[in-house]
Amino acid sequence: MRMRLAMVLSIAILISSYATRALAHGEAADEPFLKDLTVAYYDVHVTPTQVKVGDPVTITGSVKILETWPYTLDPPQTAYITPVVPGPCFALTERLINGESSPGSIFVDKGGIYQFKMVMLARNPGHWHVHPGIAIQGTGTLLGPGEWVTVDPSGQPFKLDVTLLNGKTVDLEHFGGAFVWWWSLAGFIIGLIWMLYWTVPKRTVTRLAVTMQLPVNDDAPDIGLITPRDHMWMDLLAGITVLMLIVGWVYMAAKYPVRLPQQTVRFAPDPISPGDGLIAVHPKGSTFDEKTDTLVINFQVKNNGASPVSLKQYIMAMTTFVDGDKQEMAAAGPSEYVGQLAVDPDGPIAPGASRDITLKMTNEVFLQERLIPLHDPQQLIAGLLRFQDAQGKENLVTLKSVLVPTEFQPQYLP
Ligand SMILES: [Cu+2]
Repeated sequence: MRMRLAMVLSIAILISSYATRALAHGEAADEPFLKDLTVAYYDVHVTPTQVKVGDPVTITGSVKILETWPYTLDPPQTAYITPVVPGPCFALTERLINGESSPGSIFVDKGGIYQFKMVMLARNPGHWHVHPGIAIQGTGTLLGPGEWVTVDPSGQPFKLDVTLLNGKTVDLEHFGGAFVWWWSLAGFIIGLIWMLYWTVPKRTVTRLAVTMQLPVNDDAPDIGLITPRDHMWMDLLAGITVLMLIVGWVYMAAKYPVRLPQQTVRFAPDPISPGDGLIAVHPKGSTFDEKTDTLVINFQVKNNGASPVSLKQYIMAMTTFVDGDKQEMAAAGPSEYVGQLAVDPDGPIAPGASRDITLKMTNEVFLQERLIPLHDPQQLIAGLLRFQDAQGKENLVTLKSVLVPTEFQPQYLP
């Protein structure tokens, strides 16, 4: 027995000493289809990454709800764009979506592009992973790329001053805090007395087999289950509860005579164009090699526009792959989620021309973030092809293709 205990203990110590610092908050947990086929994030920036308590941090970027939204999920209708951080370590003070102030949820559609700007104040000191996220009703929160933000103490407690409609300024960090705490405790104590009364001296719970035999409205006076004295005490507790409600209503009406119901502001943001739609793509299959972390995507493209276009980026879920130099890669988003893109053949596609293109990306992020379906009933990936012409005019084209892991290739490829 002692041997076994010692063994269990030593294994427990071994495991706990091996645990590394949790570096993220579970963004890899979602299935690949839930990341790739739903939304794509691009141009995400979190600045600055080193602040003091009370300083602002701004998250900007764009998210597109893809046309490839899985039919197994509810269609996207109501959504909420939000910073995703570990707990209340920041306080959101402003959110713009497509240029419009958006205090709450918005109405969204498949194919919609949502450019966001969120300003939040650093609240708790620490080293935090900050993501943008879009919470879609019926589906859950889909995460964008994350960036580490370090918040240092500022020597002063956090304050969140807001100006009310009557011109008065209150600090939301502490406003009404003490009253809410004590009032909730008073309600809790009434409940606690009720619970202890019926469980400790009364045996109503410990002798469940007996009490279960009685009809619902039977006080069972012959076995002394519920006595007139019990009725008296319970009436008293109910009376105190009603009294608390009345006191609460009167106090609120007297102390806050000017009130406004909580406001709901919901609207569909102004549409943003993905481009002129004159570039047509047709998928020709993709492969993923687990041993080398390499994703290869084949497709055919036809430029129906009037000017030559070049492929600049491939955007999938929270990652962006860039056909460009270091500077262009830094501009594409947080470095952990940005990789190099090889386009073969590279170079502008002339107006009216068709071309077969192969994209190649080698990056650890595919497996780290679980972006590639390796053993799923539907082996599909989707992402955005970002084309640009000489004038800088952009076209975002969604490409969905079937993915075959290379270890299976010989059996399944024709
Ligand atoms: Cu994270």
